[in-house]
Amino acid sequence: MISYIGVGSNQQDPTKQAQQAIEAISALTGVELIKQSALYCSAPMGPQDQPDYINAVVAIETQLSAEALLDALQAIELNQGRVRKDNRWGPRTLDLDIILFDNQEINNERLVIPHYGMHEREFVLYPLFEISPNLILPNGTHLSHLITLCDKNGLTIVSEVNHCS
Ligand code: A4P
Ligand code: MG
Repeated sequence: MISYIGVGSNQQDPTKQAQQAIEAISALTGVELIKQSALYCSAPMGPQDQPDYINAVVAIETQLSAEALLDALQAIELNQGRVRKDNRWGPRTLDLDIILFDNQEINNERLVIPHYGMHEREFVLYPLFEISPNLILPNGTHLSHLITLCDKNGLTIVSEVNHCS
């Protein structure tokens, strides 16, 4: 099964957090890393009194179920110092979201896939488009169409000359 995972961090050296998370994902049993996007710098969605985020999307091939994959991703979040708080959309050392899983639509107590926020999040759509420009969502929507509807909102690729503030 191909799955796409969104990586986000805005605490404790976000670039390092994102790189470490991608390494941890590729080291999971039953998971093979297929592609990874560049690291992007994005303005915070939600409360504005928090630092910018580093975001990326990776494509994996996996034999795990969606639930087992979520367990493994949550273990990585905890291992990298994630403390779950009640403040929605607040700062975090690491957030790993399953954006897509195979061509499946999943809606249960633990998982909503496709990820509920992907349509309006530039920091998900643009990295996803970078690694999979021809992607079609389970409902038939073309990713390239969603991209035309989503403002970049200042999203930039992180490079040596362009540090994320
Ligand atoms: N859950 C349901 N569906 C999924 C899925 N597809 N992938 C459940 C992963 N988890 C899923 O997640 C809460 C519960 O969601 C999990 O226990 C799982 O069973 P969480 O990670 O504890 O909570 P959260 O991430 O704080 O909540 P939420 O609402 O998912 O936050 P978001 O929507 O991920 O937003 N701004 C920028 N620029 N970049 C960001 O990455 N991220 C957030 C967090 C806010 N602002 C941001 C960014
Ligand atoms: Mg999350």
